[in-house]
Amino acid sequence: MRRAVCPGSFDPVTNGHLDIVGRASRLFDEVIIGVLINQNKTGLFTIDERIAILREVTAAYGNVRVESFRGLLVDFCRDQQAAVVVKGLRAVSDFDYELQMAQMNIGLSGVETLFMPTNPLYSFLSSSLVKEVAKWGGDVSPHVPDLVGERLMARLRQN
Ligand code: COD
Repeated sequence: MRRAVCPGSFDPVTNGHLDIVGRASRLFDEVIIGVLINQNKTGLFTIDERIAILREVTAAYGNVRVESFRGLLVDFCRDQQAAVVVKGLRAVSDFDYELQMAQMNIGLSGVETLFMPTNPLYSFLSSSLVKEVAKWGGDVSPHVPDLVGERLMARLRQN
């Protein structure tokens, strides 16, 4: 079975992430979304909340699974028996760091990284920008699934 991992923080998932996951799901038998547990960074959403949202918004794909991981991405890929990592490239500014990570990962374990050009509709989109816009009352509905918009509003009202 050809498996790929789409890793990230997904705090929260955006339409940019989903575009990459959807395209990867057409290329591979199974796509595993790996949500990084980063103890040094407190997110707006807990890991369990991010996973629940991701499971709901990717349910229609049929061949997408959502898991969390700690530590190295290459170890997660080995545990999941995935030989490929799929990443979206938004702009040249993403490229330097993504290339470093891809080269480190192939050196560590032989795992390949496949870069997909971002849909131009989402090339400026990041979870941080979405949170910033939502925090100040801006409309994020073109950038995230409805469920994420609702959860964002609810969370920001609590804070
Ligand atoms: N359009 C297309 N793709 C997008 C968009 C967009 N608008 N936004 C994000 N993406 C894609 C990118 O490929 C991005 O890498 C990925 O989604 C995840 O994005 P985020 O912002 O949710 O997640 P990050 O950048 O915080 O995730 C970083 C990783 C978790 C991938 C990285 O830190 C990692 O692999 N960590 C594990 C530890 C490790 O192995 N370190 C050594 C690496 S060499």
